[in-house]
Amino acid sequence: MAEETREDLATLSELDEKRLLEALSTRFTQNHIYTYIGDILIAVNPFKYLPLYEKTVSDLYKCHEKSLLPPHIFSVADRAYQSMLGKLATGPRNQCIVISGESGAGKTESTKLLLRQIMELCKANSQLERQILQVNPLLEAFGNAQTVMNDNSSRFGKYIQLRFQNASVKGAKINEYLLEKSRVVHQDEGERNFHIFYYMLGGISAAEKEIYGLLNPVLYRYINNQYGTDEMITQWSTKYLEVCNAMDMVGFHEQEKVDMMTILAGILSLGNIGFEPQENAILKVTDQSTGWLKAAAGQFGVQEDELLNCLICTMSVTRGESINRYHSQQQAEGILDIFGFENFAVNRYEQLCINLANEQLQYFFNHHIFLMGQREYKEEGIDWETITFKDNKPILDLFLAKPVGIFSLLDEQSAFPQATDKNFVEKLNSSFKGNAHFEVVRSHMPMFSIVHYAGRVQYNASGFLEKNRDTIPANIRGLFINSVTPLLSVLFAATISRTGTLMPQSRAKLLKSIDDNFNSTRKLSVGAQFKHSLTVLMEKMFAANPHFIRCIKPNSSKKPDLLDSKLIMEQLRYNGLLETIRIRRDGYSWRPLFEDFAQRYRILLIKPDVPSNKETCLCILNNANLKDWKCGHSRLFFKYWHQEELAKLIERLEHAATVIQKNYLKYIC
Ligand code: AOV
Ligand code: MG
Repeated sequence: MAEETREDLATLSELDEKRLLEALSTRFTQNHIYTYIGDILIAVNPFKYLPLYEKTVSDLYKCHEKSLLPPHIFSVADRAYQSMLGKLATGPRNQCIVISGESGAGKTESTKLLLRQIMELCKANSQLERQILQVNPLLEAFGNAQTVMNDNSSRFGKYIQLRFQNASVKGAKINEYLLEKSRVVHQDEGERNFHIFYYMLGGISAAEKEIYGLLNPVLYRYINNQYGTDEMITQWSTKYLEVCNAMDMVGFHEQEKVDMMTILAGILSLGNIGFEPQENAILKVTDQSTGWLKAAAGQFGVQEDELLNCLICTMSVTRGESINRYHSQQQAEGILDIFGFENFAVNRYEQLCINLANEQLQYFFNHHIFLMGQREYKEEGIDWETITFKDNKPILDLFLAKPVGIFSLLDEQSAFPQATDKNFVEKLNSSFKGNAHFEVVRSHMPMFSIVHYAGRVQYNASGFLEKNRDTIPANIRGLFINSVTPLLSVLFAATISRTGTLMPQSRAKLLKSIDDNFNSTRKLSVGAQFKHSLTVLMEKMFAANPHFIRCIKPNSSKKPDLLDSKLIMEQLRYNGLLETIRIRRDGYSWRPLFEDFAQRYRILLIKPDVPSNKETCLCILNNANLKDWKCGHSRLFFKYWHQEELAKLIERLEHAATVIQKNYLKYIC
């Protein structure tokens, strides 16, 4: 195959950035968006429909040999599924699929395709399968929004765990991370609020509008005076139906749906309330907006004067979240889709957290591909010329070190009621001056820069302390807990416990557990919670067998058939893809212990009682005529393609055995 149309870049003989870019570009112009680097999949976002995901294709990629079909995301699904069952050489294990790439690169679409194919593979029970697939439109409606980088940008991270029993899916659990709540009240130029507001406004009937107390969309400040064209509104109304169906499917009651829409309408009304100071300096609602106050109180099911009272002390934003719970079984497959690396014109607290998550993922990738791999060569006495890579551990330390890391300093400052965002930045400047990844910014605003693995990002720390504390004042909490709208009451109760498990619990039980929680635990800061959830996530990922999908964004204008070489090259560089190719081409990604290998493959010797030791392994390998493997002190080292070669041999043997059996039966009958 010509060098530039290679399906697996790890087979390129000559390797440099230019060739790598050429190879990907040529494939992209031929609509081949998927390419392998050994066992890693690169996916370049086509920004257009390609006939790649039909039922026929999905069937084709079930239990196939990877090398016989063109690279595809379904192949990763299959590999992860087969590995979980222990059908590939690793033995049955938890699997995790890590999907990374910058904002708009295609992570969320990839996640959906993976989930769909895994459901196909395990022939999931249809009701459960539909439920699992239907959670996605719901999560996207409430958690995604249009940004300058992506029209359907995930404003939260999610970790999806699928639990399996006897090769079929038995449940799913979704953890979400750090919903960008501030988007409800503020959207930057060219950006929108969460989809759900537009879907609702575009989709509900005139009669429903009346019930929920909704007025002309352009009147709402949170819609940012920009509504949509007729074409967009038609799309939104279709989406609204999809969300309603998804709510039914996932198990929302009719009343809960009504409550949900009323609360959303209440949020919109709330956004239109204006204030002005009175002579005694206490704020009052402007005359023009008393109607909005009345509307909001009605929609939230609370007393108007009590709502007003809370509003003039402080403003708040509701927080809605739901997680489905199912019972656990030993084996789980996890899929990780988070927000991609972000560098906007103004970067805030959310971007800092998002970018930390991306640093963590890059570290996981580096650790897995480069560090772990190369350390073992030394330990096992394998000849190896070390491949260097850009280690981002120092950046993680800058964020997470104790007691002097960005997050600990943030928590320290958040604990002082009088501290300001400026104090926080001054603290950063004095602590990290001279750190290669930190840059002091001279500005009248509280700014600082971080040199991330994916480039330099300047942050504006205005609002950092407040967002980190994220306290909902007791009066507001009390007000909404006492709302006559049950869903609202439960949502606010849950903000205390932060259990997130809303639906299945009865309200009384939930409130009791919340009270207990409230009295016994000190609330953690947002940063501390995020840090903790990342740690838990990393622990799970390090314990599983990873599969990597690296998404690449071909251009910044979200256009099909357009390649911006500079943008692609940047991504290839910071993802360390050239080094990845080198390590996959020259390295040994599969390393079973002698014992494990012998146990699994001694069937190839057709002598069942041989011991599971090094000699047996060598005997098997010589018999099988495999090339290019190495033998260490305690384990064997194989190239990524060896697994498939051995699987082929076993299959051939099993086939032969069946034929013999059949003939034997024929003979004795
Ligand atoms: P992201 O998840 O990586 O960004 P998405 O998965 O939302 O990016 O992809 C952005 C857009 O690219 C989608 O809305 C589709 O229009 C298009 N797209 C992506 N993958 C495909 C594909 N395989 N085929 C056709 N179109 C595709 V962010 O969530 O912003 O980090 O926070
Ligand atoms: Mg996304």
